[in-house]
Amino acid sequence: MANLEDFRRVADDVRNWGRWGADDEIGTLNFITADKVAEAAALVRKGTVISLGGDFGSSGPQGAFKYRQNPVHVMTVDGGDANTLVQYGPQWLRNAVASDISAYFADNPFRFNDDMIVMPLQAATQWDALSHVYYEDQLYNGFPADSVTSFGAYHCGIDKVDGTGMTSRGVLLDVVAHRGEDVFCRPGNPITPAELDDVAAAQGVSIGRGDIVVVNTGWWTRFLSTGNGAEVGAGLHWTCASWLHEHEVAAVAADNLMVEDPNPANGVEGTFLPMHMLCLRDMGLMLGEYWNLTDLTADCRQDGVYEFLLTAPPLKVVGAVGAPVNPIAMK
Ligand code: UVW
Repeated sequence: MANLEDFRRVADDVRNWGRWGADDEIGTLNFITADKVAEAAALVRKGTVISLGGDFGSSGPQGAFKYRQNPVHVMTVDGGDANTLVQYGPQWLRNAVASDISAYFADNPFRFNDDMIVMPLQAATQWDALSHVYYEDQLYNGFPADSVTSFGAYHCGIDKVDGTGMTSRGVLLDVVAHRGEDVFCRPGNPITPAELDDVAAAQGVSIGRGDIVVVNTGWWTRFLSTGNGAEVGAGLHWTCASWLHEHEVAAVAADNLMVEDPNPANGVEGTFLPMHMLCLRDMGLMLGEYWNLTDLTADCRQDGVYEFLLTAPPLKVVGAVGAPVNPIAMK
């Protein structure tokens, strides 16, 4: 098993601090240039549009961690209120809450519905912002870790990502098919850099500067049939950080909980989620988790085309360390 010395050697090798200036807060998204977007747009040939977003609701994938729950969705105004709350509600409620609504609803046909959602920003299909994981008191590009306060992330928050910057060439690497698994990559063997190369070669695609790499481990497809969000599958071995660095990838996403392999035995002795530490803090490379790759994978297997225009701008939640996204692949 690797130790912290091995980890530090890799960290020194992949660190991008200062590469795009001392003030940079978006890291490897700098690889996505206007030329790159134009190249990606040319991949739209048959007009197929595929959502890679999961549903946000009570049947979401949370279950692995006690500190994360599935989204709670509640109605704050319901057109039915016109017939119930406004007419029959107690006086205190009419005074406190319903006065606006009764004014809207009285003697006219206008009705409306409002709602709200309470959820961890990490609950379902999402991007990890660069401020999500750090070590030794520093975020990406050397920003102090204590710049993330109870008021939010002053540095490297998700709002620092220009929504347009998450549009590029996407490449699906279908590890499930390459391993000959029927549904998903079971825990045990992490996905290595050599395997990523093998999958790309088998699919006839290359990975280049500014690409967003999307890895199908089959976890989401499995989750859809079992409903068990706590089930563990295989993910990327932590040394894939070097592979992503060498290929100058803009971002990486997967259909599983963490992108990387969660089994500590495949990690670095004395720490947890070493690939997160390297990607988010050292490289400035964002991680997308819980992406629904079921339909995209089926389409790619059917036409043999594994590259596409991908647009996946996170919600610009000010100071947040992650955000939901509904990524769209276009072919
Ligand atoms: C952690 O669980 C810390 O990270 P993530 O949500 O990115 O897997």
